[in-house]
Order: sequence, then structure tokens, then C-alpha cells
Amino acid sequence: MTGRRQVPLATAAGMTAALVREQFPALMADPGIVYLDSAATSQKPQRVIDAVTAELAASTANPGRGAYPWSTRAARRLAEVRARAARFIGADSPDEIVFVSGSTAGLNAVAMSWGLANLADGDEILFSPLDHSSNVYPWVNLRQVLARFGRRITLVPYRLTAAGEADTSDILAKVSPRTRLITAAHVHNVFGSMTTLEELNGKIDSSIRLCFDCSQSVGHVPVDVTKLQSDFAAFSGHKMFGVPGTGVLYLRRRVHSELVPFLPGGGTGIRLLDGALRGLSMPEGMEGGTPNLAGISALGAAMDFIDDLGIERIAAHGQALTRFLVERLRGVPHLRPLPGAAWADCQAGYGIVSFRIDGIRSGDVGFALSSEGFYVRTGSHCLPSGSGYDDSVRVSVHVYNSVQELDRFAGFLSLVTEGTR
Ligand code: ALA
Repeated sequence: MTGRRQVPLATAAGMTAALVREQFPALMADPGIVYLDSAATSQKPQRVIDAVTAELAASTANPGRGAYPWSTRAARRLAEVRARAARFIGADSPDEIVFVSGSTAGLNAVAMSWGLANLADGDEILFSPLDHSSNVYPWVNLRQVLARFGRRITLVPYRLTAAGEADTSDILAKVSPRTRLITAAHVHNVFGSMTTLEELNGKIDSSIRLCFDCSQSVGHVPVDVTKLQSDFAAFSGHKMFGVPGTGVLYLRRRVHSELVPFLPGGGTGIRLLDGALRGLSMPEGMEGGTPNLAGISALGAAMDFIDDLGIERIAAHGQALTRFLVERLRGVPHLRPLPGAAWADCQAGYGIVSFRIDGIRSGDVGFALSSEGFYVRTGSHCLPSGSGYDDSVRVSVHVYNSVQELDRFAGFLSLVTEGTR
């Protein structure tokens, strides 16, 4: 793919993708690649790469474990990024921010800390069976673990609309006096639809906890966990220009007294008294073990990068690209869009569009596309097995993509599908 002529990239919503692209070494090294798989993981800007190097190259020490300057500096750095993350997602306080290895770890922590301690026999969780596995399997696992101890909880599935959003009328119909938690994808990882659950405001008991998987929304659109009224929210660093192995679990202050140790160990402030673990100070109580400081510094740099570009501009760029792609794909032979922006009756668009091609397996489409440098994800995209959406092509864009790239993509896709019957 290298050596292909690089054409100027067009602008969308005032963002010049070409200028942004210059900050991403992997894309600059291989100009023939059109990277359309940011929902799987984003590319990394130079400043994020530099943050990792700087953290490892200078005064490496374990934060909070020593009284010497390198260690106290590391502790300060951790606290700075924590405070930064709190502001970034609209949390009230840094002690609501727990560093985790990613959304999967965060959502499992909610299940194994809050869920184990608070769910009683007969309680219910409302969830979408069409969410990413990491917002389905932790609840199924929780149900299995509780069942071993004689507590039976029920997972109540709710529907999605044709546009891929949570059907809030279905949720409202299914909320019962035993509902303890409602969980949703803020932006869906395959359908690219947004769910805020705002239609539930004032209509459900305030004791019901709300959980959002924000993996595909943070870094793409403004995310404010307080406006979302979420009790739990999780996102991964690597999808928002950071590095794998980092992420944030937001735990609203009102749930802190309901949590039990999740990773008891060093640095948690938990005490062993009379043979029992006592005290859970937040946020350290949920963060046993040495933190991934290089990754956390990179998370800070990624937030700086996003703020410098402007999250409103990033969102407008994502929306413009999504709408362009949806319209352009309408002319592609044999293409059937999955739920999402193609079915939305408004200007919805959050950077993800998925489809099937009649008569061709998605892996074959992906192989043909990659031969021309178009990198997309194919298959089931981590949806739970049996979802019914186990073979599709997903296009996901970010700040470095342009209208022009998507135009070429749709043109080549038409060539691939034209001969299909
Ligand atoms: N969760 C990532 C995706 O949706 C890997 O592709």
C-alpha cells in the first residue's frame, strides 16, 4: 500500500483531516491506508506516544509507595490525570474516577463489587442482549456467581429500535419494583446509535442504578456523566487515542457506600482487622496493585489532544462523515444497512456504520477492501453469540478520516459488490 499517491484530504465540519492526520505517525508512515476501524482501536497521536516514552524514560517509580521525590512525583501525576479525567467527563469529584484496564474490566468491577454486594434474591437487571459482550457477559456471570450461593437474579432484556437505540418505552414497560440496575451502551459499537435514557427521567424510582458503556462515545462526542445521571460509566483509553490497558470506571459518589473491595491488595487503603477486610476508601480501594502510570499519562495526553481539537468539532466531523457515508452507501449494490444512522429519522451520526452485502461473507468483503488499503472490521464485532448480527462489515471513522476517503471507499465497495447476485 505504501507509495500510493496521497491526495489532499477534504474537510468536514471545519476540521482538516489532512492536518490532523499529520499528528499520527502510523498513518503518515503508510499513506495508502484508509483506516476505518477506530471503533476497534484508534490510531495514536505523537503526543500520546511521547507521553508513554517520557513516563518510562524519566524518574520511574511506584506512585504512593515511597517518600522520595520520584515516587511523590508519580503520585502527583496520577492525581493530576485523575482530576483531569473527572473534569473531562463531567464527574463531580476525582474520587469518582477509578483507573482500570479498560471498559471490560470496569463493567466487570461493577458486577463483582456492587452487584455481588447489593443484589438480593429476585432482583432484576435490565439490559440489551445486543450490546457489546462486555456489557452483557459480566451480568450473566454475576447471575451465575450469585446462583452458586442461592441468590437468583433475573436479567430482563429490552429491545432496541430500528435506529439501534434503546427502546425506552420497552424499558419503562419492563421496570418493576425489583429492578435494581439498567445498563446501556451510550454509543453502540456496531449500530453507532446513541442512547441517553433521558426519557426515563422522573419516571423510574431514584434507587434504580444506571450504567453506561461509554467506550464508543468518549473522545467522539461530549460525554457528561452527571447529565446522563449515570451511577456507573466505563470507557477504554485505547479507543480515544490512548494506549491499551488503560481506562476509567466512573463511580458516582452515591454508590460508594454500596461497594465492596474488588481487587483487595496493596495501595488500596483496606485494613485487615480481626481476620476481616475493613474500610474501602475511594478511589484507591478499587485499584489494587501498581497502576499503569505510563498508560495513565498517555490517557492524560489523549484528553489534552481531544481538548485541543475541541470535542464539539470532533463530534461535528464524525456526524458529517457518518451522514456522507450513509448517503453514499445507498447506491452500493446488494448492500443492506444494519440498524443505525441509515434508519434514523434525524441527523444522528456518531462515526459507526455497519452493513451486510447479500451473497458475500463479510470476511471476503473485508479481504477485498484491505487489498485496496481500506481497513474495516468484519464479523460479529464482539456482540454476544446468538445476537443474529454475526456477520457484517463495520466502518468506523475518527478525526483523521475525510469525506474523500469515504467517497473512494464507497466507490471501491461498489466495484466489489457489482458482480454479486
Ligand atoms: N470493542 C471493540 C470493537 O467493538 C474491539 O471492535
